[in-house]
Amino acid sequence: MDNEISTQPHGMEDVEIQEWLESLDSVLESSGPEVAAEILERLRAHATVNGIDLPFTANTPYANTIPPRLEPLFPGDQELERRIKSLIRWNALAMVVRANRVEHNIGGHISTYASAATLYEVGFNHFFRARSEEFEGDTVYFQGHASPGMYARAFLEGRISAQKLENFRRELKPGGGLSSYPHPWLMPDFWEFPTVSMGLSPLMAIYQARFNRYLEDRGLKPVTGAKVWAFLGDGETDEPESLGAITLASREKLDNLIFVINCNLQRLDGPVRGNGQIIQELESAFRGARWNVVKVLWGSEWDPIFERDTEGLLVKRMGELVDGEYQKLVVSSGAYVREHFFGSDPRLLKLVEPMSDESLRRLRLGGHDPRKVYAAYKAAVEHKGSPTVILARTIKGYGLGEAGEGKNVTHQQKKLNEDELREFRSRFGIPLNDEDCIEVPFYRPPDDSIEIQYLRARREGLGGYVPKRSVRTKPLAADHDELFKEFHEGSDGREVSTTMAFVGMLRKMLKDPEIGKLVVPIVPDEARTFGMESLFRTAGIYSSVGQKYEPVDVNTLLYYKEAKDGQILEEGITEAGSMGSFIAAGSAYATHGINTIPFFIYYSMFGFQRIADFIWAAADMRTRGFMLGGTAGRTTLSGEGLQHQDGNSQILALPVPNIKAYDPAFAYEIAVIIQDGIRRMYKDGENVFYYITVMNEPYAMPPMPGNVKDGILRGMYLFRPAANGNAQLRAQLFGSGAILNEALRAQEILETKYGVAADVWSVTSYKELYNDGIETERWNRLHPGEKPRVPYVSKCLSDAPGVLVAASDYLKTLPNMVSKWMPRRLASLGTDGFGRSEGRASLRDFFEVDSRFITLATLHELFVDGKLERAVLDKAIKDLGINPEKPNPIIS
Ligand SMILES: Cc1ncc(C[n+]2csc(CCOP(=O)(O)OP(=O)(O)O)c2C)c(N)n1
Ligand SMILES: [Mg+2]
Repeated sequence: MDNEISTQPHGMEDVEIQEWLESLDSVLESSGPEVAAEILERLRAHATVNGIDLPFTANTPYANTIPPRLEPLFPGDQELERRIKSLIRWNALAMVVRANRVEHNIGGHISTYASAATLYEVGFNHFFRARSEEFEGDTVYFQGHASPGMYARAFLEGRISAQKLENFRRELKPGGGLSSYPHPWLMPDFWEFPTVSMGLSPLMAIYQARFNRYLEDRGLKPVTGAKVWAFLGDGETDEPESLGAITLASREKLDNLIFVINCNLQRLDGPVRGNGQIIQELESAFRGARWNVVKVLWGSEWDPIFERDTEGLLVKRMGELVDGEYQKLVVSSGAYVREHFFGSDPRLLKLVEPMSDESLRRLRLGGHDPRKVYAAYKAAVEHKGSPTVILARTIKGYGLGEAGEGKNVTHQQKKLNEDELREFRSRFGIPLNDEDCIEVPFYRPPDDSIEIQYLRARREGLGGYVPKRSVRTKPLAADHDELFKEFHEGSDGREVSTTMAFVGMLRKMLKDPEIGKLVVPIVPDEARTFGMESLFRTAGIYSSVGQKYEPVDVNTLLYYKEAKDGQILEEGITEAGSMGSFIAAGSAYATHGINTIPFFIYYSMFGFQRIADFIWAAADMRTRGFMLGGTAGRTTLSGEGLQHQDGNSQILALPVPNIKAYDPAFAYEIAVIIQDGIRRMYKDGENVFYYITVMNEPYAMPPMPGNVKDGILRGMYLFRPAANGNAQLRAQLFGSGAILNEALRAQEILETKYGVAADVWSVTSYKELYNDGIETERWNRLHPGEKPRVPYVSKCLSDAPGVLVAASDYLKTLPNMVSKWMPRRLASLGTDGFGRSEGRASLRDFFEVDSRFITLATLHELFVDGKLERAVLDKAIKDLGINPEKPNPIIS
């Protein structure tokens, strides 16, 4: 075990060790901890120089970080706080038990909050400062499964009715209910941060704390000393995202950030590290990442035993046990503890000789001792220069006794029998008699009781209630017509990609008097790919320490400029981290009352495909802003191959209800979408956000035809009608993104070679068309007596003659989704399958989405309709150079 104090080697005498320890004690007493630490450091260096190979350890012993003599006085009324906490415990339990009595298997969690109650209550009574007129407030990420505790507290505070508690997990009941977990989407006045998908909130909290600094360094908000608290489970830390960004927090010296890890040593199925020690493992990870680590392992009852132990035997013994053993010990009898823990050494037994079995059983863990927790929190909020993590030891299902305390099944425990309820009631002193108690009623003392008075006074002292979400920002004023007008005009024949066009817009937005300072460009080490390097100099890359070096390219125009007031968040290679920044910036309208507008641009394949759950969290959180999937389109990105070519993201955006997904072809389409997006989100306050795919294929950007804005936003518009509308053979071609150009080329081939007159539509958003279609269908179903409404797609195509062919750089299912609202059969071309390392032309041939295949699909549809001779089709296949036996991209 890392933290073991090594056993005495080579027969070294106890007395010698004793002398060393005593002399350290005397230095500590006479000169203080700093001098003692200095001596130890010098000793270590001396030992190394003399060839002593000291094993590396980032661990400290299995003991509390803060010794009793450095503990501050507890400022509250401990007994009253205990009573309040007991009431919250009861109501939290009652919510879950009652809900499951009414509706079998409705679920809910008792044991998570039971283990964390003290950790939260010390925070609520003494630390979490609310948002108020005077102070921006602390930010708290509550562990998702502990939600019953937060509801139960809000019930005592008078913020949530008993009716709502009754409807925990039954949100559709009359009068409303409470959502299972923290979901701002469902409870927008209460929850701020969705935390229940484990591992997301630690990372989001880190980027939130960093974004708070960014806002301060850029002068967008005053420096306030507000803290970001994140409460996590110890099992949760196995999610790679949980620890994935911790070095950013220390590198950025985020002393505004505090993690509290509830180390109950258990997760859902069993122990987190039955054969190891999760606390020591986490300590070394965080210390290695240069966090301030505060361990709160043992309660005050242990202090006198430690004091009696002048030989360091107790701490040595504590380091020996694995978590599986600890899990058993903490719920065992005093006699068992004496025999199995202290019994390993007669000297240890002697330490506890004067103690009864009962007092051994009552030895509390640190995370259940408000004094120890208070000391840790105080140390954390006062700590300077690095983030703090508090590793607090607790018991899962604390207080549940036989119903599950410390048991492996405790996570799932939702029902208690009568005896178990009575026992819980008695243990926590809830004033309910034996009969009433088995009904598990909610219990709230009257408003004028000292408990409620105290609880309210504490919250008033801290500025109000937490959690509480409110939108405090003012809507933007301007329309920004001028800003975007230039992009309606086309590129005058100059070939540019939609990515370049977007970057041009971004550059212009950054200079705008109203929104310029609010724009937050975010990029995960891909700015050069998107041609954004010109922004390095003009907008600057945010760095909390400025630029301590002369950049190697300082003599060039576009040098890598880092600055304390830099505007770009250049996140390095972390799409998850970038999404953390996107969420922080896109929710600042609520968290800070600031309308920051994030533009997060990234390699599109590494967005929805890689970090979809963060996007889901962003949606839940009502995040606003623009995500831009760069180098998008399976066949548009040449060379990169199977991993990079994105034909998926427009599909993967479908399940996120409030994201608007667009696949625009031209600069003016992007301009219209962004301008409207800013209006909807930042002027009208809509809870939507945007996903826009942008491509790297250069072509001339046409000027905007008249009257198409509405169509661009709704998902489709007629871009180029057929030259000869009276032709016999007619077709409608639907193209999106860069593939629109293939449809336009097909239009020409069809007209000149086959006499087919085709209209070409730009489909900017199949998702918008789909949503409109299903919405219309639904309305018609529910209102059979009224005049049926017509889906937008049907309206567009009501008079459109001929066969229908769609092509996009995404899966064929995208156009197919809306085909049922089209007047006739649709032929869909798309890019289902793995990509290839190839040039664009070959890729479009391989995936069968180029102008030749669009032409062929059109002719084939006409043939099926009996409008074209088979011979024409056969000849076309030859003339177009199509190999009918080519491999099928879906399975090759
Ligand atoms: C990403 C993710 N995977 C799985 C779950 C399901 N789940 C909910 S709670 C839980 C165990 C939690 O253990 P821990 O983090 O130690 O928290 P505790 O309840 O012990 O405080 C699991 C696996 C989840 N919510 N999120
Ligand atoms: Mg746990």
